[in-house]
Amino acid sequence: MMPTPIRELVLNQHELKDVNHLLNQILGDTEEIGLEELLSKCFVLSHRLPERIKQFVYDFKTTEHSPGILIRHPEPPFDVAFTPEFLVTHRRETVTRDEVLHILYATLVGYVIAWNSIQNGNLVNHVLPIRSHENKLLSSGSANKFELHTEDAFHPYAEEFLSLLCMRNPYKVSTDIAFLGDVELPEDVKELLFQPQFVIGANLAHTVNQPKDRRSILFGNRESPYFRLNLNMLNMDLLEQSAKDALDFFINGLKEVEQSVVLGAGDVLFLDNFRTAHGRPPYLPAYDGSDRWLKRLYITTDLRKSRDLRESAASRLIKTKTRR
Ligand SMILES: O=C(O)CCC(=O)C(=O)O
Ligand SMILES: [Fe+2]
Repeated sequence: MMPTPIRELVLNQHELKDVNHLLNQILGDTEEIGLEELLSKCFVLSHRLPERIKQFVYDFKTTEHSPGILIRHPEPPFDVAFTPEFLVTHRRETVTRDEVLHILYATLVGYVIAWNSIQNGNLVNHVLPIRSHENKLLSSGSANKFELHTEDAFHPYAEEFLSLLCMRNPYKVSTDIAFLGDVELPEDVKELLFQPQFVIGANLAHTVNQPKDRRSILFGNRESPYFRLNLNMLNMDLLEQSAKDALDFFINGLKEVEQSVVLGAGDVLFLDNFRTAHGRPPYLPAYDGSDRWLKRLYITTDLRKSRDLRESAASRLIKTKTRR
């Protein structure tokens, strides 16, 4: 069976013009605007995006029928600087034109959030190769395959969606995805995966202690479940044989339906983080400013579920316990 494809919407020239016009109105003559201010206005501003984009995103988030969607621009409505060599070391208070656009699109899905335990609590995360991380199991690594995972699976407040805006991808490195809707699970396997027997590890990019609590892999609706999984941090040692077999079966099923999406400059990929795992193959960076560069946003449809870990109702920063 062919995996369920990512649906694509390619903006037409008229829509591209409207998007550029909206960005010009928001940014005026400046290259960056305040993040707080944008967050306070983005919900209303996103209503001014073209109708076809709004309906496309709405169908995706409400039907749960597809692993993700891709919004493509015939030309990116923003300039792209050289790919940085490092991650941002401070908490940024402004956003650039591409980030404004990304946040507006993401707001059609839900609320963008940040975690204090990753990339200095920045709302916009960067996915780019870092020389000193080459052999590490991080999105900034490159020598190893970054295995399938759902984002922030270790945390009970994991976001329902994530998005990746492609700044550049010169050697066409894919983002690999696997959709739960494409995997057939026998009832007994399902039953085991619904039981709280599994430890779900945190990606090494998070400055948290590895969780030890046991949780289920599948959750939600029995017929059409959600899942959380991290194959980068998999430890099956403590599992009973039946749970181990069920998990093995599931992982093989996911690998069988794995598909590649190659992002190009100006593409915005939204993934259903409760139904789709993602990862990336190894690749060879040049470290000369021309490397693959994505920007990532975490998007929740339920901001209130994390209220105990956020300082104010409007704050988008989840303060989880970090390791010392
Ligand atoms: O590099 C990619 O395509 C995906 C990396 C990743 O797992 C992420 O950005 O969360
Ligand atoms: Fe990821």
